[in-house]
Amino acid sequence: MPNATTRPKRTRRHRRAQREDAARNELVSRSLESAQQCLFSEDYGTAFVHYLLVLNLAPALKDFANESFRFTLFKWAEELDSLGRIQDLFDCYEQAMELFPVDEIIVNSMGEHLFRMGFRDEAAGHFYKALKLRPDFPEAKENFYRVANWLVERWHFLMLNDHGRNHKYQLAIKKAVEGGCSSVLDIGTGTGILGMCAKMAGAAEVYACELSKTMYELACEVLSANGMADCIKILHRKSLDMEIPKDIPNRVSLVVTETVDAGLFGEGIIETLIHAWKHLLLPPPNPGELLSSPSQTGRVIPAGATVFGVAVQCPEIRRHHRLCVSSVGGLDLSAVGQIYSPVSCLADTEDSTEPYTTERLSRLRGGYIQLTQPFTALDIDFNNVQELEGLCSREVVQLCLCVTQDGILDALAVWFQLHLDQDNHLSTGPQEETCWEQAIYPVQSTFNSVKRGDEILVEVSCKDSYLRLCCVAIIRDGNTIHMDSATKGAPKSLPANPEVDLCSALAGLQTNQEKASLAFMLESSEIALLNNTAYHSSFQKAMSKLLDSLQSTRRQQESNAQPDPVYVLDVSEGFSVLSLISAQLGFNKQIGSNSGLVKAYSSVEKEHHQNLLKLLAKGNGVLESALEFWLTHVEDDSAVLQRPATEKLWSAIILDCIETCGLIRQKLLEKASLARCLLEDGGQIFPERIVIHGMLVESDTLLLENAVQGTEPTLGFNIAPFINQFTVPVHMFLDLSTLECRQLSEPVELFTLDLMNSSANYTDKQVKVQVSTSGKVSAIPFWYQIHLDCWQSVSTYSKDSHWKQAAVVLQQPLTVSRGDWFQLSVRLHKSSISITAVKEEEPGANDVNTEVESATNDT
Ligand code: 44T
Repeated sequence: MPNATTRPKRTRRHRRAQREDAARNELVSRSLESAQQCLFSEDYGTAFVHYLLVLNLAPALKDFANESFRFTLFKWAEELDSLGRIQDLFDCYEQAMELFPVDEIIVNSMGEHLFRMGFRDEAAGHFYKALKLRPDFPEAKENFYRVANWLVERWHFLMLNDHGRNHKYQLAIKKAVEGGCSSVLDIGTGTGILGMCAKMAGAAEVYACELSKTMYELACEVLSANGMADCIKILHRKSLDMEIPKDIPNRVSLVVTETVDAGLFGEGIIETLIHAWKHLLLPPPNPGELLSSPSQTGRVIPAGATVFGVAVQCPEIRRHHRLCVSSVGGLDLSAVGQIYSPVSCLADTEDSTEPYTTERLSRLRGGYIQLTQPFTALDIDFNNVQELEGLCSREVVQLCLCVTQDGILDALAVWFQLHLDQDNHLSTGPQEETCWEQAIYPVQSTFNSVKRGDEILVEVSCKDSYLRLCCVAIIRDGNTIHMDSATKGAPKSLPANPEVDLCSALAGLQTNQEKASLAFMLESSEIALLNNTAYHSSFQKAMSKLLDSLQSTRRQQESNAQPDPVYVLDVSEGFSVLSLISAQLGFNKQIGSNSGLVKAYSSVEKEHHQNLLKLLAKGNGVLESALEFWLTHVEDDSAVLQRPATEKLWSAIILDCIETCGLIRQKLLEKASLARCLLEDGGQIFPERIVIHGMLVESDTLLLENAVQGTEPTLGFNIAPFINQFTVPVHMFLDLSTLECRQLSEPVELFTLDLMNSSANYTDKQVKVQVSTSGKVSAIPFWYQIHLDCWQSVSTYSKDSHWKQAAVVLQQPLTVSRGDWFQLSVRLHKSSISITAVKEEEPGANDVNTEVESATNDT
């Protein structure tokens, strides 16, 4: 029998609960209704708040409201983004993820926002999570592949595959630890490999630090898998932020590190080691005390390094850093003072410049010629803190190099030897069997031809933790010809004989004060594009043909009136002269009028790009009215393509379809379908069609860059399965002409993208290809034939191409014999290509390239 005194209470509570339920239900249903109304009237912010309230009060409605909630979130986030309310945007996503923690679409979308804001590590975490929630989620997969490249750079695979390097580090660490270095700090541990070597060698205490969050988490996984999680303390920290005893209890006797880039100092090793000597390492052995105990003193592996350099002639470097042609597509380029790339060794150049770029000299198209003997640029002892400190403050050192061969001085190439200890050395030289890159310091001077017997004056300095090498002058027959640079104004020369006189005069002519102020900086890929004469001349021919046909139709239609101009829109990314080529063609074709036949619109945004185009327009007699700029603040892609005069349509729209890295530009098909809607009758999209070609190859190099190979543990440690989670199937920025590989089939057509006709498109295609040489198929490189119109086309895999190529690397290489048939399934999803290859068991199919196509719905 229930207690009589509690009964009324319970009833009261019950009634109150009922009342509350009713009120809540009322609130929920009214809020839901408001949310839907707000959504209808596109008031996404209010709709979002209503939905939050509804779903927090009535979680049972989550399934019902999921889609509308997501839609509201995405719309509201778009608005917040365009208002710059980034914190609010992320707060909304946080709230959304609290409600829907396993909604992979929301998680992935949050990742996309993070990525755009530059939070790559966090973005990667979200893509990874979305992929774990739904492994076949194509958007998340594509996003993850995109960030995997940033997060775990490809050199990690190369380094872990480089047994020689691993072994030498292991030997040096073992020797130091066995010699008495009992406490070790691995700075920039990456996968944790050097720290684990120290532990295996018997070090009593091992610490490791890593500043990248992704690499830190990866290292934690690796340590656990190798049973070392308890004996190596790993910190997600930059070594410069570490303190004793907060982070590690005592100073250590050994620091191991490989925080070096192709230019040796670019990862900040000088600062890192100065800090380590001051705060983290035991004092160095006293030279007087020969028997000081290694466990009481500090040392560093690598013990030091020697930096080497050589002056080179290299056409591939030249065409990326200097304008090499005087005209393109009928445009005279001489109006431009000078164009220079953002790679400059001068300490006083703009922030956007970097002192060197990196290349594998042995893989550069067209090769290179050494113009001097290799020289020693610098020797550095990492165990001497005074020397490290002196390096940053020391004066510039001048070196004089003897030219051994006539040629064009295109660059200084730099590599180094890392002295791990007295016996173990690693070299990053161009002749080495390893895959190291070299640092390239391009020479951007207009005066750069050297003769055997000349001397090149080089300045070596170390500023802002970069090693800088700069060619400052050429000494010929005792006379010094100072090298000008685009940013430094006129050269100062001391000519004393007629030849030098002439050279200097020439150099001076090109860089007089007026011209020097007209120097423009373009990205090296934009410079290479400008140097691509074949592409511009094909475009000029195709555009000219279109103008002819439009002009004749216009004349027929409006026989007595002034014909309508031809409206051309160039929406290329980055710098492009295609709009100007079109405008100039308009002037050439116009008879009896100075207004021009063409009105060209360029979407270049940067002020210096616009100025450069204006200057070129003037130099080529194109009136200002024929070339217009717009798109200063266009947020979404549809706006990019809208004509300023809305009643008119575009006669031609130029789309920039292929990225320099060799991939199709994102959203290309969406842009093309939008462009089609905005074209006048008889108008054209340039290019009209793109055909993707590919072939089967065997390439160990690609495999080594793709994943840690083989089943053997790395130095006895289990690392491969962890880092291989960051493997991506598509490699970009390849130069196929120099890639070490064996071609196992003829090139075949893989896919066609028709930009003028959506119904011709498909998303999947089956292609058959026959093996011409027996081997192991490890990759399918691909490139594009860009058809500007029916007659004009250019290949992205040609001598002049400023485009690189890409390749799909197969996760499982396939052994094949000559005559075998392969079935390739090519799929295009949101501008990204995937290819799977299956060996056909049934021979016989004679019909090459049998195609099974399924339609795309890209409209
Ligand atoms: N380059 C290979 C390797 N880090 C670059 O986050 C070198 C290519 C290469 N962590 C020629 C020569 C070579 N505190 O994960 C990275 C990075 C981390 C730090 C904590 C610090 N102070 C730092 C500084 C860097 O260290 C890892 C490796 S650094 C990059 C190595 C022979 N071509």
